[in-house]
Amino acid sequence: MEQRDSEAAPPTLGIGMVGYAFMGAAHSQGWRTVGRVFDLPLRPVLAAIGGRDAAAVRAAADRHGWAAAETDWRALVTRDDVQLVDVCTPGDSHAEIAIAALEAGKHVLCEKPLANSVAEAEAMASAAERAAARGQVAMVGFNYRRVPAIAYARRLIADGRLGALRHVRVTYLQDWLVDPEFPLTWRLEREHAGSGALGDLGAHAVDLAQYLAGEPLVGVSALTETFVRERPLLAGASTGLSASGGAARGQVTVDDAALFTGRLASGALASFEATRMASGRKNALRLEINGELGSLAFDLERLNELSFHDNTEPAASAGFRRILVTEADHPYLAAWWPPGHALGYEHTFTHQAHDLVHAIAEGTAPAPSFAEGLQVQRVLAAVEESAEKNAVYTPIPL
Ligand code: SOE
Repeated sequence: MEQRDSEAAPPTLGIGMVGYAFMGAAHSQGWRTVGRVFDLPLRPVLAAIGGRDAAAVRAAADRHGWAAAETDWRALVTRDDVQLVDVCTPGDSHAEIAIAALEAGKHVLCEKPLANSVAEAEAMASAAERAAARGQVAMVGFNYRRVPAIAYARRLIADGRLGALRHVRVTYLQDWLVDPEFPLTWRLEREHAGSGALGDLGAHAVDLAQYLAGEPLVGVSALTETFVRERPLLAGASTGLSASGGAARGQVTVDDAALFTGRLASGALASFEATRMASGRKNALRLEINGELGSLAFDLERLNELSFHDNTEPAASAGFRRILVTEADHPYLAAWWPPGHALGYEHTFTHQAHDLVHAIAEGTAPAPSFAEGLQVQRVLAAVEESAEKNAVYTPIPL
């Protein structure tokens, strides 16, 4: 662990979180841990958590360590002890809550995808721009940028170790919809989720491709499919990705899977696959990047490792080598354990909190910003537009 300066306690940063399900729990873990592991310029305090169901939100507050529970998000975002609002609700309420929080003078962290539509994302990005002029920060929760191996891959690419990029390949495979009896949760309803595997998983894939390559996609060509079009209506509550259904059935209004190719600004070619129908694949986010000087490969299910092929080495011994990304020189690692003592999924949320606290304290632009979230939203919209026309190449507006 980092050595703490025992002299002066840093000023506090009151956090108010809206939402308490899977992402609420994951973000809570990040906020609870970050100040105990990293020396921070501001000390996050878990001031209040909000949700509609009073008993459930109280239980979540007790479980995750929040001081207060609110049932009205408007009351939460205007609390005096809250300086940062963390939006962990389904996509249909992101815009309203994030904009209200920014207008109330708060910093904002918003789960991905930024919104359910380009229009909402545009309104959010404009609100963030106005707030930035007042010294506020707004960030999107693309947490996989904070996997140390991914951050290290970005460093290698930015340092030119891969040379000019030729291919960026990202697949994100899950299987929780393989069972046709899995019920119709909010993630399967367009009015709540915006889209299906595309927005939920494809948004991560697009963000990572553009982040790692350091350049935007300029056009896409796509196919999407909804394999199971009717499912049982939800019976009772759904927690995270588990739920049970009743006898009545309803329409699935989002995609189960999205496949698309794209062109990056430099001319490099990209390909993407996002699905919830890949049986046996639980959270398989994989990527490979090929450049003229080398290649990188990563698999989230082995997230402490990065494979690197250095094409400048003699062909006989070059191969792909496995870098164990647990050294103190790797991003985020100095604050954790000795080399080889691996990290996991939850640490991405701790690192996200770390980066956001620094951006707030130092007055720097956060990454990924709401503007970057808007650009990802434009890519998602172009994917849907192309898929409607059966894979017609669709340029992405700047
Ligand atoms: C569900 O598919 C989900 O929880 C996504 O919503 C997250 O963004 C991803 O990190 C894991 O899977």
